[in-house]
Amino acid sequence: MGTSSAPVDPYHAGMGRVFSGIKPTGPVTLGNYLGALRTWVDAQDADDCVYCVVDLHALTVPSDPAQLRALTLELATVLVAIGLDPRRCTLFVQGHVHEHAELAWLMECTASVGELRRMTQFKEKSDDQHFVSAGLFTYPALMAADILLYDTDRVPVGDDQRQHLELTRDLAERFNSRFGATFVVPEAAVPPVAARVMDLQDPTRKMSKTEESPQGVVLLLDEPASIERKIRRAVTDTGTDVRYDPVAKPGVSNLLAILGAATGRHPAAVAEGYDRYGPLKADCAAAVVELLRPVQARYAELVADPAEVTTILRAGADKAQAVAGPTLARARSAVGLLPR
Ligand code: ATP
Ligand code: LTN
Repeated sequence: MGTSSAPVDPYHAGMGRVFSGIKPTGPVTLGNYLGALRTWVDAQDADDCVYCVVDLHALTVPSDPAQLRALTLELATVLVAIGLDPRRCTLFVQGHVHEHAELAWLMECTASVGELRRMTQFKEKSDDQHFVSAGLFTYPALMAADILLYDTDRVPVGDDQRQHLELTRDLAERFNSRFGATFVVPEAAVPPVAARVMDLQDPTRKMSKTEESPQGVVLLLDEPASIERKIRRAVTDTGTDVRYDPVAKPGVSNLLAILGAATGRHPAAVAEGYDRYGPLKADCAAAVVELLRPVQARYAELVADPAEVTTILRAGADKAQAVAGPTLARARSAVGLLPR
C-alpha cells in the first residue's frame, strides 16, 4: 500500500494498486514487451491493476489523426492479446477519461520549469526537431496525473522511465505537503532483466517504436522469418567470446539479455552455454519466436472481431473514471477551487 494517508477507493481495498501506460506512437516492440508489458500481465494476479493506452501523450509529437485512431485500437488489441484480462484488470484509453487532462493542469502548476527542463526524454525528443510542442515539455506532468489519479502504489515501467517516476514522486510529495495528504506516493517497478532492450543495429541506443531503424527493432507482430533475420543480422562486438558485459560488449549482452528474459534466466548464466556468436543468435531467435507465437495467434483472433476490444475499452473507461473522479475532486478541493 502507499506511503501517504490519502483516502483509498473501494476497488483498492486489500490489494496494491498498479498503474502503467503505453503510447500509441507505433507498433509495439520486443523492448516494450520485455521491459514493461510482460510484467503488466504478471501483476494481474496479485494486485489491482489499471492499464492505459496513453493517446494524449501521443499528441506531444506530430501525429496523423487517422493513424492515431488506428494505432490506438491496434495497441489495445495487442494488450488483450498478450494476456491482459478485463476480468482481472482495468484497460482503457486515456482520452476517454477527461480527469487525466484536468489533473495534468494541477500538476503543471505543481512542477517547476527547471525540473521539467532536466528531463532527459524531453532533451532527446526535442533535439534536432524544427517543431517542439509545449505538450512535449509538460508531458511528465500529464504522466504524473495518470499515475496519481489511481492512488497507485507501483508503476511497472522500463528503465527509461525512472526519471519520470522520480518526478512524479516529487510532485506528489510537494502537493501533499502544500495542500494536505491527497495523493499516494508511487514507486517504480523496473524488471531485473531486459529493462532496457537495445536496438539490434545500434546496441548503444534503446530499441524504440518510433525509431527509423526497421532492421534493429523486433516488433511483437513480426513474422517468425523476419524475427530470425533481424536477430541473425544483429550487430555484435569485436572478439568472439560470449560474456555478459553491457559496456565492453553491448551487442552480445543485448542478445544475452533478450534470451535470458525469454527463458527466465540471468544473462550471465545464459552466457556460460556459448563460446561463439552464431549459436547464441540462433537460440535467441528461436526463443523470441516461441515467446511471441501465442501472442500473435491471439492477436489474429481478436482483429477478426474488433467489437470485442471496443467493448472492453468502454467498460474499462467507466471503471477507471469511477476511481479517477473522486481523486480529482479531492485534488480540486485541496487547492481551493470553488465547488460548482
Ligand atoms: P516512443 O518511441 O514513442 O518513445 P517507447 O516504445 O519508447 O515509444 P512507450 O510506448 O511509452 O515508449 O513505452 C511503454 C513502456 O515500454 C514503458 O514502460 C517503457 O519504459 C518501456 N520500454 C520502451 N522501450 C523499451 C526498451 N527498449 N526496453 C525496455 N523497456 C522499454
Ligand atoms: N511516459 C511513458 C508513457 C506513460 C506512462 C504513464 C508510463 C505515460 N503515462 C503512466 C507509466 C505510467 C513513456 O514515455 N514510455
